Amino acid sequence: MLDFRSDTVTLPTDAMRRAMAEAEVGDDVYGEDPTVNRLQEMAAELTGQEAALFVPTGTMGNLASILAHCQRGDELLVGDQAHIFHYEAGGMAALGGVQPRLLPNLPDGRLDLEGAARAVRPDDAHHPRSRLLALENTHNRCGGSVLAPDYMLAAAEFAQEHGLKLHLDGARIFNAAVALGIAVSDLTRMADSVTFCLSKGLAAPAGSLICGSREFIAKAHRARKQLGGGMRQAGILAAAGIVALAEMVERLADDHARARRLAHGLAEIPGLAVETTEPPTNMVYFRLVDPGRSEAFQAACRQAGVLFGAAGGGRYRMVTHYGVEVEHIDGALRLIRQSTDEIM
Ligand code: TLP
Repeated sequence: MLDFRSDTVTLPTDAMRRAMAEAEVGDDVYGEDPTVNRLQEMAAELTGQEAALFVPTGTMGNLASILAHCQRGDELLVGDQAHIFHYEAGGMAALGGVQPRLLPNLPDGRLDLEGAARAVRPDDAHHPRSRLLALENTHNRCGGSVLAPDYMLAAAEFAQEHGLKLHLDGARIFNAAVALGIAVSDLTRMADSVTFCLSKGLAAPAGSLICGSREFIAKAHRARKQLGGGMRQAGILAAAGIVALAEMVERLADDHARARRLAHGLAEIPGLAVETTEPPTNMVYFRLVDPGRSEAFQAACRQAGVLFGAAGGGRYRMVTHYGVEVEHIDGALRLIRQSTDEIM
């Protein structure tokens, strides 16, 4: 199977497995796992934040951050295409009593800050309290788009001016930094909190980091415990994460180049409409010109051995990642072309 459903399907490298086998561990709920502590120090330094906390998933990272920033009845300003809004099972509402206030995402993943200013509530007992602004970089549903440092700075200034905190869902922040050729901290140090994932393009088996001030991380630590995310000898996982940060960042540029090759190839297949032939990072979104053939198309591709994701509304997503080589891109293109011919 050629699996383009997500970069979450990546398997750990041999170096990760060796590091996991040899990891020095302790009870992380007591703060005594030396490998987790080392990973957290690395994460804080890379993001330009004071401290960091290892959590099992990006979803828990975002939720623990929201719980640490917000009280029940608070409002979170968030894009209408955000992962936090679409794909995290309503955790902020279910577990935090936090209400999302949706702002339209621009096609490149930004939020219009003037529009956001109009959405900030006045201090009035009728209203929820506007507390937090959340951004996403890279932006998954906006085509893997990249928010640039000047926008991040403007958003941070905006948040400060309006008494909001700024949270960044940076699940794929390393893809953004590699695409821009800059340090991750240039995209993260201005946020009040950042989550990033080790388990996507960086290929670690599991794990994400929350980064922020020491005071914020202390609150997030309590939230992690409430959510059942205290993992004891988690250094086994953190060891793979350290390898991911040390060895797997630069190669993301290959994933981006392969995504462009894939997008160019898909654009040449009659019956398919690619959203852009120059995808900014590792995601390629496309549609069928005839949406009536959707089911047949997906079934034919699966039968031929190519897997990809459906993003709703007739959109498909293919994600390039560690383990997908140029020949796999070309093979997938051949099989998708055959499948499209078959169903037309
Ligand atoms: N995204 C997954 C699916 O949930 C859609 C994927 O395949 O892309 N933030 C962003 C921007 C994400 O894309 C994801 C995962 C998460 C957070 C959540 O991370 P996990 O899966 O570790 O909870």
